[in-house]
Amino acid sequence: MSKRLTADLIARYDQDGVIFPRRLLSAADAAGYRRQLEAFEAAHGGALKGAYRFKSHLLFKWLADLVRAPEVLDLVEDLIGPDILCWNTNWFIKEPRTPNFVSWHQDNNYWGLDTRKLVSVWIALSPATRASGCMRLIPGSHRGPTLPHVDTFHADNMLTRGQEIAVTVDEAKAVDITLETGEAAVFAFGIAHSSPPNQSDDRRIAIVLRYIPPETRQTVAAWDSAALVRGTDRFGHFTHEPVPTRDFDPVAVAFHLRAEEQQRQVYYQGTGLKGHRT
Ligand SMILES: O=C(O)CCC(=O)C(=O)O
Repeated sequence: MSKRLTADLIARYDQDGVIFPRRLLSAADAAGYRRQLEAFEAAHGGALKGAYRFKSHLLFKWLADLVRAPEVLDLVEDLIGPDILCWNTNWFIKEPRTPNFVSWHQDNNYWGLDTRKLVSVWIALSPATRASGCMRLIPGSHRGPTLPHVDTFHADNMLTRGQEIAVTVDEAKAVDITLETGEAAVFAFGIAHSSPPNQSDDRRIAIVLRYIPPETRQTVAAWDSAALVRGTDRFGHFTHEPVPTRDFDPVAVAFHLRAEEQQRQVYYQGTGLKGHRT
């Protein structure tokens, strides 16, 4: 029996590859998380960059709690079953009136994961509107083939390698994923998505949680890690990550160093790059 989603919503996810909007956080809780992010940024030289944008659930206690929150996991369980690993958490932050954008791409082309079941939970910590550069995606594209991509390394592209679908995307079919602060969009691995620049006066802040079932394998790197956040892992394909007991818990920070470095090799595989571009 499903825990949070109706049969209709699960069928819609299978068909379209996206469910939105879902209220996951109150506006007050979302504002509180934004405050914690921005306090960290103020103390560390400005906007979050580089390694801090990846696997951040190993660094920030509030995020370690959020990836384990029942209201998130119940939803994910309805889509991928009761055994759940959190493989990643990524920040996508666009500063006000900046040219940064995300080109059309499919995540499954780059992460080395042999599953179709990865679920992304994209949570807005500020309004995601057309003006602020909300995500756009093509419903149903997760059911099609993985399309050819080219690496552009465009300076304003927020993706690691500026990767872009190399065939024409029918943008007439795109849906704008507008969300209020604290709302989420849940989307499937393999869905084609993008987002234009932020032309608003506020930051567009998203934290994205990525979940996989434990039978998944990492096919590009010899080692990978994930946090077991619910149920049992009967496969052992991923080293289980420590749970931070506070912000920048030294044990979790040391693990983050290794895990993020390893993940970076997957993201930049074949490019010759070793460090983050952004
Ligand atoms: O936040 C965005 O604009 C893009 C997010 C994205 O590409 C992703 O979550 O995979």
